[in-house]
Amino acid sequence: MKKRFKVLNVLALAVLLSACNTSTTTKDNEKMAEKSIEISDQQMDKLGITNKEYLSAASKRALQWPTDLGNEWFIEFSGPQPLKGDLAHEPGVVRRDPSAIIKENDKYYVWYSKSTGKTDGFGGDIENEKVFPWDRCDIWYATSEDGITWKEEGLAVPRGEKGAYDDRSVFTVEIMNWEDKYYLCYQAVKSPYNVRVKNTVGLAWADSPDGPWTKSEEPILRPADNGVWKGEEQNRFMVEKKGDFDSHKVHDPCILPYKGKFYLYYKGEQMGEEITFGGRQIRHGVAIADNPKGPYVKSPYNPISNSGHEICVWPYNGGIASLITTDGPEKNTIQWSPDGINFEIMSSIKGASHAIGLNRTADNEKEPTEILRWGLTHIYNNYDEQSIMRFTSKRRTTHKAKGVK
Ligand code: AAL
Repeated sequence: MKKRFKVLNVLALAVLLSACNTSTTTKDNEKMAEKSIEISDQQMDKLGITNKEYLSAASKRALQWPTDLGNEWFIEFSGPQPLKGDLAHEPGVVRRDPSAIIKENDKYYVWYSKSTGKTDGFGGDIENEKVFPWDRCDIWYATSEDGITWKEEGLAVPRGEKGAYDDRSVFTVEIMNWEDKYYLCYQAVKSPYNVRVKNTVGLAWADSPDGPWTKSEEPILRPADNGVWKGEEQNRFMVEKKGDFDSHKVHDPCILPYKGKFYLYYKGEQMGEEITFGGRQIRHGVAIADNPKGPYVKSPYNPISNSGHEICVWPYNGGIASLITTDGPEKNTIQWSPDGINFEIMSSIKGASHAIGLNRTADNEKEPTEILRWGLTHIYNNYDEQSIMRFTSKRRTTHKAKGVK
């Protein structure tokens, strides 16, 4: 296993170098690369290389791939399928960003962001309007016997009182069950919700999945404070200094118990975000604590991804796996790290469901992607209405024409 990760490291580097290197000439590069690449007849045959004296840049990269790379991490997602009961699409309602699914009292449980009313955007009266579909949300929950028909049970965690750090919206929640206690971590925004607002991460805990929930008095995670805005205008792209990868937003928190500690994975957004050669500048980070309630200390290795969007992480084979979707040069890959920090690409997939709520009841050691066989996702019915849906995925090991045995 170990060798594979090293080689994949080289692969990632080779991809980046081939895209970005401007300091040496192409000829020098070719000479250097050809000298260091040894090609066996077997590799030539597997990769279909015509002539080893004339290696294209693509063949050079392919030669860096591990020779024992299998397809056990390669999967395909189904399109989203509607849910039944209270989680079916409801006009005028936003239900989105489902948490992971856990099973208690013979029922599946899920938590999610819920709001009503149309989304106005930032053009008008932001004090009284709703700027995003995830603005003015509270955290609700639902249960199901089969994962398809759901009953909405009610409000779990409401927004805070005026003046509290979570007085504007609480949303994008994750669940962790640890030693007979339940922990919900979620994004929080304090009013006014303008384009430069910095959000935080809140935590609530309970003795039962049905609550009552006690909220942390202070956020458990905040954005880095080392970026500097340029001017007073409400423009999130104008900066004197961008700061760390999470200088603007700390999103999509998810806590996993790991190696005797608690790893809080999150998505960072940077002040002065740019569109790069892979799309939006979105990266993931981790903060680690000795206790579920914190204090959470950001890893000095952050960021731990250079791509991705909503956090979707699970334990596998002593390490942590991560589905990287939507943004950045490594989007649509599944990655794995032996230590929860140093992730390597294990497969490149066609695309994935968004905002996944993982099925934490799955036997995730059965195979690397077992936990992705089914779960929850969300779709935009339109900008004012979103609904939670179900996805499935399957391993894909052959490519055959119809009728071929
Ligand atoms: C999602 C997540 C976070 C963002 C918003 C709601 O895709 O990344 O939750 O804040 O969009």
